[in-house]
Amino acid sequence: MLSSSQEQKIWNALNGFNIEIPSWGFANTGTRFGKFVQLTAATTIDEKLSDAGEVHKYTGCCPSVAVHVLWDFAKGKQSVAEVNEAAARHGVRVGAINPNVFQDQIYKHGSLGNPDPEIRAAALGHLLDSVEIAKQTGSRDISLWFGDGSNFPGTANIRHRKQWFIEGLKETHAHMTPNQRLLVEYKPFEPTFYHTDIADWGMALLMARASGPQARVLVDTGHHYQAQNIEQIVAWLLSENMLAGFHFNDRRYADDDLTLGSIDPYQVFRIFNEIALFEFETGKRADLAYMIDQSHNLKNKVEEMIQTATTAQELMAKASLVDHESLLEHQRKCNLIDAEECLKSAFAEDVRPAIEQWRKSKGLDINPMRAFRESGYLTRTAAERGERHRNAVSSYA
Ligand code: AFD
Ligand code: MN
Ligand code: MN
Repeated sequence: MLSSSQEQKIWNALNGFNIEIPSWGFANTGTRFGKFVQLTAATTIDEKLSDAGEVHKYTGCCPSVAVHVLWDFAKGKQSVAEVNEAAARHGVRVGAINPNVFQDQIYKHGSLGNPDPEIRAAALGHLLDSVEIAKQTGSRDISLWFGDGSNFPGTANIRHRKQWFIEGLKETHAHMTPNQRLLVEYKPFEPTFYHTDIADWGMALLMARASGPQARVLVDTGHHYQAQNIEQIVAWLLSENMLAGFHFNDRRYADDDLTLGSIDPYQVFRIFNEIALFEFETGKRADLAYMIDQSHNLKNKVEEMIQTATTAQELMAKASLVDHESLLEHQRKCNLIDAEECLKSAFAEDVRPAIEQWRKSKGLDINPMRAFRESGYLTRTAAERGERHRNAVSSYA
């Protein structure tokens, strides 16, 4: 049973925790082996924002939506006003702006890292357009992920590409307003398999530093090798004031976009613990963007996003219960078991009753998933959207 001071810690933590949801998580996507179409999936940005609005309506912690420039701004900068209006109409706002320099044919050999200066210039043009869109949506973060790399030894000059990236990122950074941030995301492999130009947190840190003072590193939890210690990376970046935030998901083998906490909830708890300990010791709130980056293939898209947001709340609430005074004391004295037990005992606490009471205090249903399911939203969207998806796949049962 939690004490009242523990419940207060949880409420304080929940009051300060929002997690951004990705527009691309609501559309039908798949793997390279195929796509299992969902009749309720969103197609247009308005439908994606409608679905996102449902997640926020029932969880109360997802007020902003990360958007993808090519997929969500059909007319580029001309569509910003209608996207802003649609977001407001659905009770959310536009969050991070994600440029896309990985799918157009010209990017076959890379974008900012392409040996062809005209293709590098085209990629830079898209990044600068994305900065302009961010100004019009009022978004602080321009979130950069590059699929650049190569598949075979000897086919790419790694040092030249590094320099081209630095040039492109510096130019992009120079176009931002003082309150914007450039988020540099890393990924060890995929879509390329021999080398990826920004493959790990060290490369992302150097790229961010070279770009300018408003650039930071974005940690996507699915972008690490097996058994990599992600919370150690988080602690280092916090210590360097270079952590922008997260793309949360879970992984079994690679960048699997599995539901946050479905495979290793203790790892997510340890990440939140490093942040909470940093905040306790420095007395400063870590200014981090918590974002989900999942593109759901099998579970229902809206339901999985609700599940992800409530799981994030639970793991963050557990981390808020760690007794930091005792932990620091035990660390100083190398009381190994006592130090470890500070984490394990907090992780073992059942925080759900306290979270339910918090939801009640906010006028939310204590069970967001049940409330969403009872709303009939999926029945309505299946009726409105199902036919087009059925037509899209003739073999749909
Ligand atoms: C893919 C990439 C990367 C990026 C995301 C959204 O691996 O995580 O952030 O798409 O563009 O998951
Ligand atoms: Mn990501
Ligand atoms: Mn990814």
